[in-house]
Formats: sequence, C-alpha cells, structure tokens
Amino acid sequence: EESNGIVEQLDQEMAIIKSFLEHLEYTLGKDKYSATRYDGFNALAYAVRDHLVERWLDTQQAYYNSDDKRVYYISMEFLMGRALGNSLINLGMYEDFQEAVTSLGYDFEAILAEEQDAGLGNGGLGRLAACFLDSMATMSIPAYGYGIRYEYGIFRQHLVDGAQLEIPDNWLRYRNPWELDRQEHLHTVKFYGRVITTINSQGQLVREWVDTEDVMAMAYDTPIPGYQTHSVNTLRLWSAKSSREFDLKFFNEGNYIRAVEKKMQSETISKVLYPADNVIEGKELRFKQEYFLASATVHDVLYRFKKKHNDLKLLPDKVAIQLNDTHPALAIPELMRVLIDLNGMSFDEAWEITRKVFGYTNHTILPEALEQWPVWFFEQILPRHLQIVYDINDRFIKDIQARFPDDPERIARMSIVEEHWERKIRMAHLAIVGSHSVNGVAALHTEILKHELFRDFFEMYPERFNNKTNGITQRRWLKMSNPLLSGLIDEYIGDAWTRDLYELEKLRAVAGDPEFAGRWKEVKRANKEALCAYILKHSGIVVDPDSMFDVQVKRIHEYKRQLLNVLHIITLFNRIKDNPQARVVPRTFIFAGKAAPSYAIAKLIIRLITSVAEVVNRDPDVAGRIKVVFLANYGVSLAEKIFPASDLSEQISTAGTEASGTGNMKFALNGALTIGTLDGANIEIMEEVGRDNIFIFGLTAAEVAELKGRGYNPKEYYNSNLELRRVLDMISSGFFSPGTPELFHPITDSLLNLGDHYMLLADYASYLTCQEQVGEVFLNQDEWTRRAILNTAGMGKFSSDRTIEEYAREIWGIKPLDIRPGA
Ligand code: DL6
Repeated sequence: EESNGIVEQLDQEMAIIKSFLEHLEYTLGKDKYSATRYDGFNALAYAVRDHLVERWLDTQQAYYNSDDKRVYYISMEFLMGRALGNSLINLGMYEDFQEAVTSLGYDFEAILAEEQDAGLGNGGLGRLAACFLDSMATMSIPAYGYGIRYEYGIFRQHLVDGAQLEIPDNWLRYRNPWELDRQEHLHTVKFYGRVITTINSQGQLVREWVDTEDVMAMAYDTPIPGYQTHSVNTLRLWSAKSSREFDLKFFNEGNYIRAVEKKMQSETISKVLYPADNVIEGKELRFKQEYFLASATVHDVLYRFKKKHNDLKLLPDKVAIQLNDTHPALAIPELMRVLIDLNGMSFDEAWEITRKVFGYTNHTILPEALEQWPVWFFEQILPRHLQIVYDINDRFIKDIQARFPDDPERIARMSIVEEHWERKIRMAHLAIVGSHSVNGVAALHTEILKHELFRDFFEMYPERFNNKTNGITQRRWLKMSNPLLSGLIDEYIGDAWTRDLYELEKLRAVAGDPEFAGRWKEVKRANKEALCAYILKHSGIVVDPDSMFDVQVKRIHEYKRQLLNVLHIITLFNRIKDNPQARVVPRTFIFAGKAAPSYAIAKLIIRLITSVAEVVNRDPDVAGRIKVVFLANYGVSLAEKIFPASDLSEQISTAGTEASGTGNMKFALNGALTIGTLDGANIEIMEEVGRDNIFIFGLTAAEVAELKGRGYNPKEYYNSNLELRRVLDMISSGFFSPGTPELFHPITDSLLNLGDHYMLLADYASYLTCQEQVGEVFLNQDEWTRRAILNTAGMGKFSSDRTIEEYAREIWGIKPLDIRPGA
C-alpha cells in the first residue's frame, strides 16, 4: 500500500511537470532556453488553472441545476493580491507543485513572486470583498462577485526624497492568466439621451429613454476556488467596449480620426480605479463607472434568472444583491427601470421586489466619504433614473409624513434629495430606503449608524438595521503568509483551524508550555529576520531583529493618526537626547501605506515620517536603539510579509472614526499585540483576547463626543504638556526639514490652529503612558510571548467565514450547496 502511495505521488508529480512544460511550449511558445521567470509563472498559472476549470464548470452547472437562491456581491473594488499561491493552497496542491517545479530546477518561491498583485481596490473595503469571495467559495455559497476590470489598478507608490510619487499600475500589460474573456456576455449600458413619455392602449404612461450614447460591458471571469472543497465561484469584471452603433454613428460622419477618438473615449470608463480611500471623488467619470457596473450587473443577473423563470415576482426568492457601500447603489433605480420600463411592471410591484432583493453595507461614517451626486449629473447622464429616484422619494416622504406628521425638519433631514444650494442625491439615503437590510461592519460602528448617522432611519425602520462584524480569511492571512507559524500550530492542535478558526482556542492550553512558547519565539524571530532582509534590500536600513517591531500599516489618513505615532517617536528621541544613557526598549517603527494623490496633508505626513527617520536613524546618541522605516508601495503582497513579523500592532484611530478595521485582525492572528483605542473592531478583539492581553488607551467614542460638545481646545494640552509642546515646536521650527523650515506648518497648524479635528493632543499623554507599559512587557519576553499566543488563540470570531455565515443566514436567506465532482 505504501509503495502505491509513492507511485501515485510520482504520477502526480509527472503530470504537473508535463502540464507545466506543455503550457510553456504550446501556450507561451517558449523552451527552456528562451523562457523567462515570468514565463515560468504563466506556465504554472495555466497548469493550476486547468485544475480549477473542471471544478468551476461543475460548480456553475450545479448552481444552474439546483436553482437555489444566489447572492451577487457588487463592489467597485476587489483587492485580490496574487492568486497562484492561494489557489494552490485552496486546491490542496501546494506541496505537489512545489516539488515538481523545484525538481525542474526552478526557484518556486521566486516564480510565485513574479505575479503582479491584482490591485483593484484602495484598502479595507476592497480587501474585505476579496476575503468574502474566499469565504463564500469555501463555504459553498452560490455567489458571484461583480466589479470593474480596471486597466490600471491602485497606483504603485515610490518614494523620491522621502515623498510619495505615484506610478501607474499597468497590471494588464503582460497577460493575466487567470481571466477568461466572455465575448458573448455583453450588455449595452446607456448614457445621456432624453426620456419621452407616451400613453399606451390601457391609458398608462410609458417612458422611453432614447437618443442615448451606448457603451458595451464585456465580461471577464476569474475563478475563485474554495478551500478543501470542489466549489469554484466566479468573479465577473466588466470592461468597457465601444458599441457597434456608436462606431457606425461616428465613423459615418467621415472624420475617421475623430471617430477613433470618440471610440476610445467611450472605452475610458473602465480605464482606472479612483485612488481615494474614505473620501469621494465627485467626478463625472466616477459616476459613469458606478452606473456602468450597476447596469451591466443588473442585466446579467436578470438574464441568468430568466434562463429558468418567467415570473419576475420570484426574483427575491432567487436573487440577493449586496451593495458594498453606496458605490453600486445605482443598481436600485436601474432594477426599477428595467422592471417598469422594459417589463411593464407597476411602480409598486417593482418597488416591493427591489427592496427585497437589495442589502446595503455601510463602511464609513466620515462625512467626506458619504456619496452625494449632483442632480445635474443625473439630469444629463441618467435622466430616466432621476425620474425614478424622484418617484421613490415622493412616496418615501409621504411615508415619513404619515409616521411623523408635522415634522418638516425630519423630512428635510431624511429626503433622498438634498435641497441646499447645489441639489444632490444622497446615495446612502437611497440605499437605505431601497434595501431590506442595512448593516455596519463592527458592533460600535452599527450603534453609531443606528443612534447618530442614520438615527432618523433607524426610528422609522428599526428592523432593517443589523451588525455584521468584519472578518478575514485565515487561509491567506495565516496559512499562506505565515507558513512557519501555521506549521507550528498544526503540530500542536491539528489543522482544523483552517476551516473553523475557533479551533485556535486550543492554543490556550499550551500558552504557558515553555517548549511551545520557545518554538513560537523561534518562528517570530525567523519571520522578523526575513523582514529585516526585505527592509535592507528595499530601503537600505539595517534593522535589529531583536528590537520590538512596532508597526502601523494602512492607508495614510488623518483619522487613522499616523501622526500620533510620530509624536511618540519624537518624544522618545528627545528623551534619549536629553539622557543618552536612558533605558529605552529598542524599537523599530515600521510604517507603510499610500496617500490619495490629491490628499495634500496625507502626503505631507509621509514626508514627515521619512524626515524623522532621516534624523533618528543616523543620530549617534540614539545608537540604533530606535529606528524608523517607511516601506514603499504597501499592498496585499507587502502586507503578507509584514504581519507575520510584527510584535506590536498600532490601531490608534480616534474613537468612533474607524468603522471596523481588518488589519487589526491580521496582526493579532499572527501573534502581534495591539495598542489601540476603543474603536471599530478593536473593541471586539479586546473582548475575545481579554483586557489583559491588549493595550488600550485614549478617549472612548462617548468621551470624544462629550469633549467636542463641551468645546475641545487643543492649545490647553499644548500649553500644559511640556514634552508635547517641545515635539510640536520641533516640527514647526523646521528641525526635521532644515532646508525648508515651514514645510510641516500645515501639519502643526491642523493640530494647533485648525482645531485638531481628530484629537491627537487629547490622547497624547494617555498614548505615551500606554506605550511605556508596552515597553515594560516587551522586556519580559516570556510574558510577551504568552500574550501573543493568547491573541492568536482568541481570533476565532474574526474569520470571514463567520461573517459570511451571518450574511447568508440573516440577510440573504441562502444555504450552502454541496458541489460534487461531475455532478
Ligand atoms: O469594512 C471594511 C473597511 C473597514 O474595515 C474600515 O474601517 C473602513 O474605513 C473601510 N471603509 C472604506 C469606506 N470607503 N468608502 N466609501 O473604505 O471599510
């Protein structure tokens, strides 16, 4: 029997080698002399894709046959990262491929690193969508992701003289071996034109949207394999192509070059991802992108539905559509339009169906991120949708009046149409009114939605509001990215945690076991050494792997308070300068993150971090005891290297501003301790790992509100705290920018003269005290390790499998469908 196993193993290896070499030769036209490492990646990806395709077809066939309800997750962002390693893990073929490829003399890891990140997202919202896809496939949920196939993803960040430079991410320039273009899945998306109204033979008003400029949406499908299951789901991304009618119209005018220009213009819709996170870009092109996604998806969903059903009243029994924030919320009036104008339904019938189909997830309470589109955009670009939105609003306002008579202010607050100087459509209001479910992404965030941001709506529709605390996929964020730690965990408690993260609870029993703890430390040390090598290679800085890796990686945003971290660093620097013999716990402060290209203060914060690094890293008194590193081009692949090597996770947003956070979960899963405020999911992490195993500081959300209400004056803190004052004076006097002393004035102004909106000064003292406690614990490595193990052990709740199970059961009404080979 044993020899049979070996024979099978060899057969498997030979089959992989054969497939790999065949793709190299026949798909790519290369031989071993001409093949580059990138060809190696492509050949390997095709070999892996072959394994996915059979399961993919089986899965899609099973969905069709069973006719179970399906969920459509629509999102303007999917931050997927690399797919090869992840696909191999999910297929359970990682080792087989590793051995086969290595036996051919290739460096397997180096081939994996050839893959470009699919960076079709900005940050948390896009990465959450990617984790959800992994969980939905793993749990055999009949699901589809729908998004845009941007030709340019999130820009690549370079640092030039310490400042961010954006380089376009032309990720499709080389081939994308994962996608399959579906030339036959084309939908016409209309823009502009006008609406004509006629009366039909039954005396009803009929609207027709005519003289439109049409763009085609063409589908590209990417397989999404589940882990240890036969299910393979689909991510369908739309690409804009000019329409034939469009071509005819313009080419017939006789001006060939002008016609080509027009054609190209119509294809710009899917060209580029807008690079702003947690802030809206009120551009016409963005509005068109959102409608392009919404319209193509609605038509595709109905096309699939109609293959099996004639009666559109059944739609809510077969279709759930989840809106990832308001960005795809134009799908609500679009579905209404299709039901009414193209299928002859009455408004009321269409409205009932629409509301049952949609669910809306809110991801932010920051006012600058709440979408409001000018009414004139609608008038010009989507005139029929504007009529529908007005009709929805008229009925809605009547409902408010019926519930709350004589309350015109409430109506003004709740109306979908903002009537102030520039009339606007409030997309969040449209999404709430048009959905049966509205959810926040962590417990505190949902409470803020219910009692503050959407309070009027909660009073009117309490049953619609619910919480779905975010999660992350443990397959990518522990098993794949931290093989040493996951191997150690497997040895002690088995590998069932890969499907049921609550299994990690079993680590509690060995948290005090010296042998296990010793192995844990070795793993952390090895991961830190690997990151040291990366840092040296990419920034030339030598870092001590025994120092505490104190890490803040995320988008650069004032509310996330990278600046508070900087204030702490400068304070430590001053303490050392005052007393070079002072006892300081050696720390390496690691930052990474992109700033939106138009967000001037965020870019200046990057310059401040790199300037402080210049001063601190070369100061002889500091003698290497603290170092500051800013790693360029933060993204999924860099994150996979950083989390496993981190000791301390900085989650220090002003309480009440970070909806959830998901990086906080990735750190803790990899055994980093958190220093954080009582914000977003930090609160739930504290509940799970225990108050003693997390470092909490700062004002609570209620205290923030209370202090703001009383009148917050940052100058009081500046005047009464000498260390704080000295730090701010250094920044504003040009200590870190001697050539341009005023360089950082906008930063100190925002804190001292413009109100310190995110209350850094109020939290400074408490942060410093808390960091001192962190240092004390770190000096006792046994205690630190015990707490680290308890953090990993407490992460069961934060699997995106748990989150998706809740969405499926409570919002979508969808059950898993077991997929069998050849079914
Ligand atoms: O829900 C995913 C993620 C949260 O973890 C972050 O806390 C939150 O900031 C982020 N929200 C956005 C909002 N963008 N818009 N609009 O990215 O969502």
